[in-house]
Amino acid sequence: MAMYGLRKISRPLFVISLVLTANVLRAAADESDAATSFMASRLVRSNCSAGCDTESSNCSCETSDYCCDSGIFGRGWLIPDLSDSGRKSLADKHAPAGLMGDHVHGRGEWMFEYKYMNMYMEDNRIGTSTVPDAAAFGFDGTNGLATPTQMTMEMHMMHIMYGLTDSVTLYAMPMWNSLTMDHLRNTPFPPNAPLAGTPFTTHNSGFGDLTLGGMWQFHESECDQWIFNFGFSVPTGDIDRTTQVPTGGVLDQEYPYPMRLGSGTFNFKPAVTYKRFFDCSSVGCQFEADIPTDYSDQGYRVGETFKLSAWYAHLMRDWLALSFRIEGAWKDNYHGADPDLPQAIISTNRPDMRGGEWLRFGYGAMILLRGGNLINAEVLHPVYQDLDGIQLEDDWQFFISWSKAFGGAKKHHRH
Ligand SMILES: [Cu+2]
Repeated sequence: MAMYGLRKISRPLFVISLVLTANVLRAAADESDAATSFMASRLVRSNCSAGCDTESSNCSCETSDYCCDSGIFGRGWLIPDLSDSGRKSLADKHAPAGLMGDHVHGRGEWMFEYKYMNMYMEDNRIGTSTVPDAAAFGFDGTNGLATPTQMTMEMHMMHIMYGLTDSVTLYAMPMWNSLTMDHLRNTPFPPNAPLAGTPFTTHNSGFGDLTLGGMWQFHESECDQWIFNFGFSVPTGDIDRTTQVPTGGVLDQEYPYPMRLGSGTFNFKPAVTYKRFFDCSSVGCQFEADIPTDYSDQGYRVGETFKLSAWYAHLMRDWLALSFRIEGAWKDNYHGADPDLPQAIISTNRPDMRGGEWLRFGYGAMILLRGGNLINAEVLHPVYQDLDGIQLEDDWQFFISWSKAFGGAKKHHRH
């Protein structure tokens, strides 16, 4: 399945990502002494905050209480219950907000999360070069009647997780998409001549594809975790809607590929995640794929997507972490074509102008509030992007989520 997609993986983007990931893992191994004492030091810190004048010869406030204490904020309403040892009481218990499938829950535990994503794209790009709107018209036999100029993609995701056992968690993630694209009509514009040279905006919103799956934590120690995500998506997003906006009411046309709400296919979405915890920080890496299993009923299949991320999260306080991430993403072009989308009129109708490679940096903050409410936010921006054909370039992505876990056994397990 999808072996033809592997042809580009050796490209420099992935080499860079792999090298960085390897460095993160090597750094993690170098610090394994610190990591193995993770639980012990958490307990020491709890003792410390209780006074540290009791018996234990292991109690060493001076060395273990240096970076993650409650600090100047004291034990106000913000501060989580520090007596709950383990990673669940620390702000970096989840991966940065732009990632999914990075943690499991204890048996019988539920988690609810609302996550919002906003991705903004402005200006056309040919390969690695940004081009002015005027240069986009007529490029490579497309954009004959109009060119996209910017796009905003919003997703509202409800993420529900349930711990079937301590190592297997099931999840479902229904999502609502809201897609807006601005365009400029070419001069002339034969379908509706008075509109030549004018801008227009199309909008499409509705349920996207439903993602379901199970995660299996196949390794867990005091200081690290490996998690496999068996995910797939169900084609609940509509790919057959039409709009009359571009022609000012003259023609009813189907939305182009990037304005459709789903992939139209069942997709296999496997991922593997590794996380390692230290006293006051954590690192992780994740590889994920999104692979359609068939052609949609509209005659095409979306391109496979592969992503590789590595991140570092630093605990400024027990309840506050800052994260830094690097993400390599590769997306293939579409296969087949929807015959309802004339390819000469606009580049968003071209199945061979969908793929590309991106290298992105991410900066995030995780705030763990009292009661286990976690606020997780991240901004991602590309530092390199190479797009097939002509496409809108990625400017930034923003993620923010609220999550909270309920129920389950009150045992010490890391989230
Ligand atoms: Cu969860």
